[in-house]
Amino acid sequence: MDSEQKSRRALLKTGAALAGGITLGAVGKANAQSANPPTPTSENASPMIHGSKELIEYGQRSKYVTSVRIAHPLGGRPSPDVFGKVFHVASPLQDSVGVITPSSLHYIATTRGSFMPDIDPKLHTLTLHGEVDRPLTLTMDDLKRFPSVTRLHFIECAGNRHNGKQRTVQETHGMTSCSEWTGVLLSTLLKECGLKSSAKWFVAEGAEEVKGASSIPIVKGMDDCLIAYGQNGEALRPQQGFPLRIMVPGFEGIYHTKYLRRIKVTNQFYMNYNEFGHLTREDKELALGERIGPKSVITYPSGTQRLPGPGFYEISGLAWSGGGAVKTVEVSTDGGKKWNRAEFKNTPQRMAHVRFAYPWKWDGTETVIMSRTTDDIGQRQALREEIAEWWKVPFERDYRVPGLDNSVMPWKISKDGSVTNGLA
Ligand SMILES: Nc1nc2c(c(=O)[nH]1)N[C@H]1C(S)=C(S)[C@@H](COP(=O)(O)O)O[C@H]1N2
Ligand SMILES: [Mo]
Repeated sequence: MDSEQKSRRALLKTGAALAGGITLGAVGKANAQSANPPTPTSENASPMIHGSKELIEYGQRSKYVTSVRIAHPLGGRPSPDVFGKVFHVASPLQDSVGVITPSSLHYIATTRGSFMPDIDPKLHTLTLHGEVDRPLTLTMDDLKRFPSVTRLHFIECAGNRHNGKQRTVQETHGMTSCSEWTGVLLSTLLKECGLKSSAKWFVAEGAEEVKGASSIPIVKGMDDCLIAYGQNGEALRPQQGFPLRIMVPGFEGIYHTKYLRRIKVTNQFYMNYNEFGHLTREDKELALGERIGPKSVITYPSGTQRLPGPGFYEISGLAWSGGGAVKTVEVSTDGGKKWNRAEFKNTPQRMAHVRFAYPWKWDGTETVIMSRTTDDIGQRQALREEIAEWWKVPFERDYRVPGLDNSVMPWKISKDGSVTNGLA
């Protein structure tokens, strides 16, 4: 590196420091432009961002955008903990727009708290074996030679449940996210292996010590399971299972094994470590029972946000279902007396978040807003009181829904515009 290159590098570093917020005056004369910043006037109010290596190479968001993930109360432990293990981490849905969760903000869940494997993709392989004619071991390069698909899918942790103690939508619903996933359909690989007629289930196993293995009906595997290496236009993040994970669209999060290294096709249900919460070994029952129900939540306005005053607002939120595509979303602005059809901001896709909205003129009185959804196969998201009635138990506002909680979420709007948890 000659001295000119060196001083150029130093300059680039100065640029980085500037982007980090050091006052322009402290930079000195090295960079004439920065030494004489334009005086902010009404015409020219914002300072310029100076290019830095980091900013040019991989990009950075504006320093004014500060939305971050948080450790989810579900884990009951910090993430990372003192050992560097990661538990449940929730996505900031209150700041979300559109339907894609940025990879940096995708929720994270580890079944028992885990270190995240730091896998060299050149050394990683996926083995498919068991009840097949031709077992296969594929490198990442091999996998990328198969025809690929790109699909929008949500994932949701079974622990994504809301109660009256949570304050924000990040706490109530932040254990779900939606990405565009790219990879090879599992059916493509299984056809290459040749399934034996004894093939009834498969077990997807991850590379870390807890393995993240689950038994999944082979019919589901041949339907829409996706062996994904891409997320939102680039490689998966380590938190999402780099270099490979399986997507089991619509099934609860735990089935979506990360750091995927082995698929064993079996002739029966295998009782794996992950099966602690799964109540059935009957494939149809499991396929129905472990599927996320139709669910929706209003993300704006939501808990701890504030409406500045009476007037027009676009109520906005997310809806999804493990039963297919979302069919309708309804919004109530009067505590459930009247339900109004919401509009979609994008085309609903199978097992993917859809963004809905409802235009609303708030008159400044206290009220409760909520949303409910239906899906392709005719399921409807239920109110907590309807679920209590179904189970024939007395209803209390903070009733704990058994199993997966896809009940309707109410947000209370007070006269001063403050938004709080309607279950509190
Ligand atoms: N290998 C492995 N896969 C795993 C897990 C794990 O701990 N290890 N956690 C599961 C759980 S409980 C969920 S909810 C999803 C979460 O996926 P995400 O972290 O990409 O959001 O991954 C699943 N796959
Ligand atoms: Mo999970």
